[in-house]
Amino acid sequence: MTSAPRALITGITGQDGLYLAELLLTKGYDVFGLIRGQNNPKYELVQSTVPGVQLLTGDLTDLSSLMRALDASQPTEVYNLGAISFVAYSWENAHVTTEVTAKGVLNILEATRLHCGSTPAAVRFYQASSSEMFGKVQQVPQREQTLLWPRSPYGVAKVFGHYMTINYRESYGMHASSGILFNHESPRRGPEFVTRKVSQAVARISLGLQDRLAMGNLEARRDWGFAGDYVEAMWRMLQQAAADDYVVSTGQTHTIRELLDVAFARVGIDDWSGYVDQDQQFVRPAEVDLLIGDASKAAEVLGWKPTVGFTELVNMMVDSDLQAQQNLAGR
Ligand code: NDP
Ligand code: GDR
Repeated sequence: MTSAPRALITGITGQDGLYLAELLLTKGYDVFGLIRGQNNPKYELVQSTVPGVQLLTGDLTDLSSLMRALDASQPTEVYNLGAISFVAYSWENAHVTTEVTAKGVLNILEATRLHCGSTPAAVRFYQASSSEMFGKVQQVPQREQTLLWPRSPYGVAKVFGHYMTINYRESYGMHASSGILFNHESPRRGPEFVTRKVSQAVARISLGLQDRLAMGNLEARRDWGFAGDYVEAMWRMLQQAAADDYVVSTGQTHTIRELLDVAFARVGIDDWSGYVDQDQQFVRPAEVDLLIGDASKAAEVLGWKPTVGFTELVNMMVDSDLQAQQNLAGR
């Protein structure tokens, strides 16, 4: 009898960490999650959402903590989802973003390499790369070979992690793959990101709990998919005989205005202009204007395709926030 596969997930408290843990538990994995800090407020959230996950303390900026986590979990697969992931924050906190989102990748790659010893491909490695690496896009749609031109400290940090992952694959023969994922959202999305900010505000406006929504650039475009679909692509990458890089996206792009149209329509508001203000504080020093991915390689090699469309995704998020706000109000 072969033993169950074992996965170590960094970023377990984040949106993707929770969906990936759920997926791997249903596939029979022993799942370990890296959690940072001495009293992380999301500890209980992880325990109640994915009770089968075993939590280990560690931090991407601390190499020896990562080595201990690898030692304790003895993983067959490592998913590096941990990062400072909010692009707007990265301009004001460029140094710490570099420490975690860039150098943290080097730390976890190095810990994995040392853990593997003379069998570098024994542990399969996934790096959470990002469409933000395309930044000032040099090609539309963007694919694996599109020139990278990051537009934020976060994007620059992700480019470092992406190339370092490729470098460890080529230098040491590690089974290290990089998923270039476009925006993916869900009811678990952090409230600082635009989709969740809008779904929460729309729910509160429709219940009379809020009357204004302050927004930044309404003309930016994003290729938005559902996080539950995207973690499936991560897993499929690590099931391939050879490691590689893949774009994961829907191939559809929408403006922030369209996001507002769909979200407000869900609660019966057709003209949202009276509720939304533009506020300079949410406008970024540099913008990524036209993200749209070409995921044909992921479709051909991984057999992956998205199952949730834009309207369905936004409706799912608004409905979830309506329920959450009603529960809060009923307390
Ligand atoms: P979240 O922001 O929801 O989660 C980020 C995770 O990283 C959290 O668990 C956070 O822990 C953890 N983390 C932060 N700092 C450290 C650190 N120093 N050491 C260890 N862990 C740390 O991100 P998502 O789940 O949305 O995204 C997952 C990954 O995918 C990220 O790397 C992100 O950059 C990338 N990505 C995301 C996309 C998206 O659209 N969601 C698209 C493309 C890439 P804590 O709770 O303790 O802060
Ligand atoms: P992004 O996500 O920067 O694409 O990074 P975010 O939802 O923060 O922004 C998307 C676009 O919306 C515009 N925008 C606003 N954004 C926020 N947060 N708040 C606002 O009020 C607002 N108004 C307009 C932004 O200017 C931007 O153009 C996400 C993260 O998950 C990254 O970690 C990941 O790598 C990329 O997606 C792919």
